[in-house]
Amino acid sequence: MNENILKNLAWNAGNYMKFETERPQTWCTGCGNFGIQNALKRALVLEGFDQKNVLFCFDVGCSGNGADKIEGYSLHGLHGRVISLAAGAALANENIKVISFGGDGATFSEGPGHLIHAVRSNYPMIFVHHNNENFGLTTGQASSLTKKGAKMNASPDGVFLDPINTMDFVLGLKPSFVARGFSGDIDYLTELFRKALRHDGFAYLEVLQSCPTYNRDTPEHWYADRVKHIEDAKNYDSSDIWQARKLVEDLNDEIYTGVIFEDKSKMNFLRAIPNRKNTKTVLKDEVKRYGISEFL
Ligand SMILES: Cc1ncc(C[n+]2csc(CCOP(=O)(O)OP(=O)(O)O)c2C)c(N)n1
Repeated sequence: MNENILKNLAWNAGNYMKFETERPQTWCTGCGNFGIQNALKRALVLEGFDQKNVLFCFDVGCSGNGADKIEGYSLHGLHGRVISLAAGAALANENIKVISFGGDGATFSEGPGHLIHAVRSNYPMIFVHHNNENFGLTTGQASSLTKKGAKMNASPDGVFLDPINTMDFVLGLKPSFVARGFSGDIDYLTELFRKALRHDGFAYLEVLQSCPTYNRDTPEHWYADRVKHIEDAKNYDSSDIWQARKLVEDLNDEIYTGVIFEDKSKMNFLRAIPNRKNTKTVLKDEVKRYGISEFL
């Protein structure tokens, strides 16, 4: 093989290892979380990120246990609350890229309020929604995204409520970036991560993931048979919110992945926030250190 190709291969392999850890894996065999972290690690390298300029914020759950499977600065928050702590970090330090992760139980059963305000405020951060349609870590209870009729561990006769359509929910909040991927489609998911990393504002990236242990209704091949790429949708315009909302109605037959909606005109929170009257400073310029010993 040509020496340059070999050098390139070695360089790439070394670089892809940048975010790898040697800590043992604890996810089940076939868990979609492997694909998600793989795609993320590749995207970070391809976009030129280093460990020192990224902060990973993890919710609690199987997805949250990704915290010790990626090398870098990471926080592990409370269940359903990761977006609020990640938003604080993103607003406090614009020089780091904040990427947060949460399961469907955390995001749409425990803490949807945090998601609502993060989308509305357009905080400069990424949120990766690991959608395995159940509470995985606590052994397979139904979440508000579990399909109607699915027999779960604490609902043996089948779930009787309809699931929330997450994409439509987020699209209803005037977002600036909404994408959906599939954990078994790693190359495509890598490209979605890259686009999310370049987005200036709140990037919502939902990843449909199989949960081979607890969600038997939607195994890997169930998604593989249904997932399509947005590039194959005829005359699709990702700046048209109504086209986007129509496209995401279907959760069972043709499930489109890709950048579903993007509004490049919406300014991120730190750009949009007006200065206080008669000041030219931005929010973080006003944060200073003060001695408080005289009050103690
Ligand atoms: C406030 C709070 N509520 C509930 C729990 C218990 N709990 C821990 S993990 C978990 C399930 C996580 O499910 P999900 O958020 O969907 O993530 P997954 O494990 O599927 O990735 C629950 C209910 C907790 N730790 N804290």
